[in-house]
Amino acid sequence: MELLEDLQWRGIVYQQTDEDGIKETLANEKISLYCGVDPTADSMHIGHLLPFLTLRRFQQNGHRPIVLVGGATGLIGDPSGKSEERKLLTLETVQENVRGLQKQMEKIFSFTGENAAIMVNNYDWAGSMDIVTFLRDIGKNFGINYMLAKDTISSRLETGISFTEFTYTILQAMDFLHLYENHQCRLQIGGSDQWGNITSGLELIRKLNPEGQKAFGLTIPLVTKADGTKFGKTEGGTVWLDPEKTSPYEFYQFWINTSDADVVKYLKFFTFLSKEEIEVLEKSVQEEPHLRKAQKALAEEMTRLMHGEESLDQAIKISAALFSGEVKDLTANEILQGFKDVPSYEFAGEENLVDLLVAAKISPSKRQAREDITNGAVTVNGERITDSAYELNETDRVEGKFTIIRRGKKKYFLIKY
Ligand code: 485
Repeated sequence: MELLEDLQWRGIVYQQTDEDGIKETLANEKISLYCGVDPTADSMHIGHLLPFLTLRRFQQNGHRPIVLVGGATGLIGDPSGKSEERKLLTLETVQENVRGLQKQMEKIFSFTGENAAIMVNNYDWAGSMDIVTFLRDIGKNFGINYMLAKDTISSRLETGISFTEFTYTILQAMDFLHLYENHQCRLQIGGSDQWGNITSGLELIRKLNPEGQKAFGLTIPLVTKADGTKFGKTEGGTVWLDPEKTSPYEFYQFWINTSDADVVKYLKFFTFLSKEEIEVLEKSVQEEPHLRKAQKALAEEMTRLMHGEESLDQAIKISAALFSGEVKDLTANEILQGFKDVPSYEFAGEENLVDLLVAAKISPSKRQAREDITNGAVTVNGERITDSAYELNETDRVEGKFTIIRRGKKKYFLIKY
């Protein structure tokens, strides 16, 4: 399938500045195209994934992706989609965040080969531009009325917008111009909230390069959930790409918990599975939803893509252990991932199981603790203990660090040493 046709089938194309122009260009040329992100945090989250995975689809099709991390724009703050003025970040924070995001981009793109990806930072051209040059060479090309008509600006006129954020769209426009002139970049892609900034760039390119080749913009839809809640959030908060913030197990769990109503859409958006493979999974959602084959495929593809095969295997192992209760073969690292949100207790010398259950507030009283044990409701590292005089020892500590206690069917607790 042609790239554009594939993107359309996947539901990835939201708006295009020139449908025929884009179609013709992509059919006849290999182009350079870009997508940018601002370093507002030291990691991206899954809300950032779709545009960059789309950029990767372009790379797989022979086009050259330019990945922009906004060391300059991150210091200003994009008003798009924000109802309030942003807090300024310090230069040090932004620079640190730039490095974090660049590291993550290295996992998504190939930086070798004929159409190797290019990583750029707009601080390199915008950071040192003097104000007089900015106002004369760039600012002069933007009419105030044109800017006031942008959604992201007009929607803020009532509540207020600083000159700083008002100017943001010009900075992003300057990036597109810079990449157009220096890297032959012909297309910018981004989420649907970036339409105003992308068209600002085209406006600038057109004014300064009236004879130049045509440049284009394409936006990608906002990822929604069928139940109306926000995509990319769990009780644990944002789902980050950084495995230190969201462990591969949590990442895997996020995807596996996708509803039947959303799973096919997400397979199309996020995975590199083919149309044929996705259609087989779609059929499975309709005919044997209890098997959750589509969710498993989605979680596997995404975890492998972002965290690699080994982390995927771990995530599957942890999930299976938690589901069956057979946790005795988990490593300390796996326990840390799987039991992150479970109540924990710092060991304070209670070797007697009854004492420990009470001290860790797993059972409300000694009498109840004894009863829980003799009733067979308590397991230590997955092994049922029914002797109420049981004393814990070294062998009950996984790698000397943890003991997993379960009371009842599902209630897990972690003892930390
Ligand atoms: O030249 C550019 C400079 C900065 C940017 C893009 C091009 C970043 C852009 N202004 C922005 O704010 N992007 C958001 C971000 O950084 O978090 C999000 C968008 C989303 C999607 C994602 O980045 O809100 O729609 O484009 C990749």
